[in-house]
Amino acid sequence: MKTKFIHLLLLAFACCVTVLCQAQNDTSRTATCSKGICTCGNDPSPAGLMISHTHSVNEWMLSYRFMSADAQDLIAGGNTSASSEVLNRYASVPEHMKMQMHMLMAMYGISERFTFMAMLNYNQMNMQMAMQFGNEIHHHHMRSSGVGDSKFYLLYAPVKTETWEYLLFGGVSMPTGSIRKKGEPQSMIYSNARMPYGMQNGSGSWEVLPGLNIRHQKNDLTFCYQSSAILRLNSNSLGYRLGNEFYHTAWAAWQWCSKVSNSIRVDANYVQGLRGRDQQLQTIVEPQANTLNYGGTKTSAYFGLNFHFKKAALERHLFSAEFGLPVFQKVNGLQLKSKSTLFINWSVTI
Ligand SMILES: [Cu+2]
Repeated sequence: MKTKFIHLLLLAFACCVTVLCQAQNDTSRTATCSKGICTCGNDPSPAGLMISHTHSVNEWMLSYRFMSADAQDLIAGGNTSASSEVLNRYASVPEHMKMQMHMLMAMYGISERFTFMAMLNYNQMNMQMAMQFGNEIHHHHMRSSGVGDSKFYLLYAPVKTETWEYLLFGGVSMPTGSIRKKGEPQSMIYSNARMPYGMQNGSGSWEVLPGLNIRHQKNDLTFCYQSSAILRLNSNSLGYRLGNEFYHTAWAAWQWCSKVSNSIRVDANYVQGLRGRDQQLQTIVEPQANTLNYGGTKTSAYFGLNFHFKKAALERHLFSAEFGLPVFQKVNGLQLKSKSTLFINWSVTI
């Protein structure tokens, strides 16, 4: 049954690519590009990748990206942990978390080698918790939303040809996101009290964001490797500092025709533990209030689809989506297990 389903899925996918690609005359992907790897609407970069290219002089790109990440079931280290056992140690346990992010991004080509980029985002977090009352388990929700930290980058491409692009980038993250979000008045825990580190909209710290991107495009195939980091410079005004984060990602994309491309991507990241603590948080309330339950390593695999509109009015628009599943996770202490991540992106080059 499962094999039949996979065959049907592959058949449906092949039909979609055929229909989307048919009746097109333009097979040149670089027809509208001036110099370097094409980024004008035909970019095969996966939707989850924030940085992947530079722009031509005076060229603008505006984009909106939506991310939805789900986490469920507790793990201790790399192993599943039962909620009943955790309730012996904490008053409440997290069961499910949905984090959604709306990101607005602008890129501008200062010169053929330098591109400026700014990114603003709005976060929404919803966490379902379980609490024990006698023999009964009660479920309730914690919510938090607001503007996140704002990021500004300068991208430099020392090598930029039609087949290769070497990209060095550096950014700064301003702590515009709140670290003082309180629970709703009717909330079972954190009622009008500050919520834990993971439910806050920002880090409260200034951050440096270095990275390197190497991209090779050969006919219809694109390969790319990227290494980047979030380095937190200071403890925030509440006396803690989230861990530094390190990312490695590699992807390959195949351009079926000038309209459609697919990508596969592997992403590995390492997040250091949290230092310091917010004095208002009581460690025994729930695992998220305990600073030992932050950081870890995770590897995920993604599948992506990019669609480039060929109608004249939408020629410089790109729509892309990417879906990922974790293949390996090992966390510090006790945390919710990551289940899936979805990215949807729309961009226009002006
Ligand atoms: Cu761009």
